Amino acid sequence: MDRRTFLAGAASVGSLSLAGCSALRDGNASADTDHDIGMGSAFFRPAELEVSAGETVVWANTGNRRHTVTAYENQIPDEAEYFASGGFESEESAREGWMGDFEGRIEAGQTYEVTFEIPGEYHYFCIPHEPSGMVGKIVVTE
Ligand SMILES: [Cu+2]
Repeated sequence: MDRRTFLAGAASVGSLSLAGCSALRDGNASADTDHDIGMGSAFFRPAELEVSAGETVVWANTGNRRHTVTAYENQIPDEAEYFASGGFESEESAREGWMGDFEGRIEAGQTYEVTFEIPGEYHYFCIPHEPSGMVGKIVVTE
């Protein structure tokens, strides 16, 4: 009886702590993790995410293959800083880095994050799985 009472109490504390999270996260099986976007065999989930300017987006490799988060250089706002896992300053150098020694890779369980300051649409992809359609989009609102 005591144990059941304790568990019921713990459950309500748990749902209280989730109140601040987005609806997207609440409905996700990975609600107990800290990432915004998961990376599976050949997909970003969710593939499209909307955030406010100044917010940080965290990607996590929730699968067991290597992935990258690499921006399409000509599909981000003009004033925005280029981003790619591995810290590359251009899409070309990111692609070359991958071809060289899998630079920019995000291993299983690792995370990568970007803080978006400039409103607009940011299209990005995973270098090794781009042919399989592993692309995503971040929409940053004012
Ligand atoms: Cu990938």
